Amino acid sequence: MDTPLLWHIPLSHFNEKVRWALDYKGIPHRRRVLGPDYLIRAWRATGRGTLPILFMEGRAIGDSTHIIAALEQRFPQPPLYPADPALRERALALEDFFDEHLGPQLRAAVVTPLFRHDPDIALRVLTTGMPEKAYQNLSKLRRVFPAYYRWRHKISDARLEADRAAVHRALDRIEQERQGHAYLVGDTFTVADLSAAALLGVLLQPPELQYPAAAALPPYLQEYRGGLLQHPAMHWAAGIFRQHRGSSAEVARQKRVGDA
Ligand SMILES: N[C@@H](CCC(=O)N[C@@H](CS)C(=O)NCC(=O)O)C(=O)O
Repeated sequence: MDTPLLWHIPLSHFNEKVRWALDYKGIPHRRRVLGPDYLIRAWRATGRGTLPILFMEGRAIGDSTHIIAALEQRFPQPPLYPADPALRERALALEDFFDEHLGPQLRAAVVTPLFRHDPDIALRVLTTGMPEKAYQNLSKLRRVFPAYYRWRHKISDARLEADRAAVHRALDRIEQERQGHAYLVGDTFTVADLSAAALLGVLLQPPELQYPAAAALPPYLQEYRGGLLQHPAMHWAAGIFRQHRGSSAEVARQKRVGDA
């Protein structure tokens, strides 16, 4: 089998879900950051304009949940899905809940005020883990890019409080589901824990994160982050990173003759 290839956005929490699954299962893989033409390339590959995309065994798989499902089937050990059907159903329902009700809202909660008050920091943060050129290119588009990004991700100033309330509800849900136990479903680490922690990683910024944010957050976001860090679910997520994030299984790209 060819080495699986991940097209990803280093900062992105949905991409972190997939990197974590690949690393957790110890699957050697390559990673590639796309340029400004990412949208068209992603559409061509999968029919949808989002990353992550995993190329594996001749297939281009889009959406983090589908990618983890494919990895689970092809590389069942160590498992991320519980063996028991009822527990599996619960773990998948939680993954779906976090994908829909935590990931987009957390992105909006951070990026909305950054674009409003500090667009340059926003560009620095969004190009985390990318070559300096990516930041420079986006800087040239600073007049139009924020509007494009808001449109792409359905972000608006008017929705900020609603998005932040949704993030808080998701944190509360983690604690309700956990009921003081170490894991969300059963007594082992599953896709539910991975999804919740990965999606919180961008705000948590734990030491295990492979692509820490490229710029310090301004005081108003530090304050927001500081408030959330008090929530027991954030403590729990930090522990999940510590115990289960592990190290990268990325393999370096072989340079070929003629490569830059
Ligand atoms: N539900 C999707 C969400 C993926 C997603 O929203 N990806 C964002 C990065 S966080 C993206 O590709 N944004 C670029 C765009 O939509 O133009 C998944 O789980 O993969």
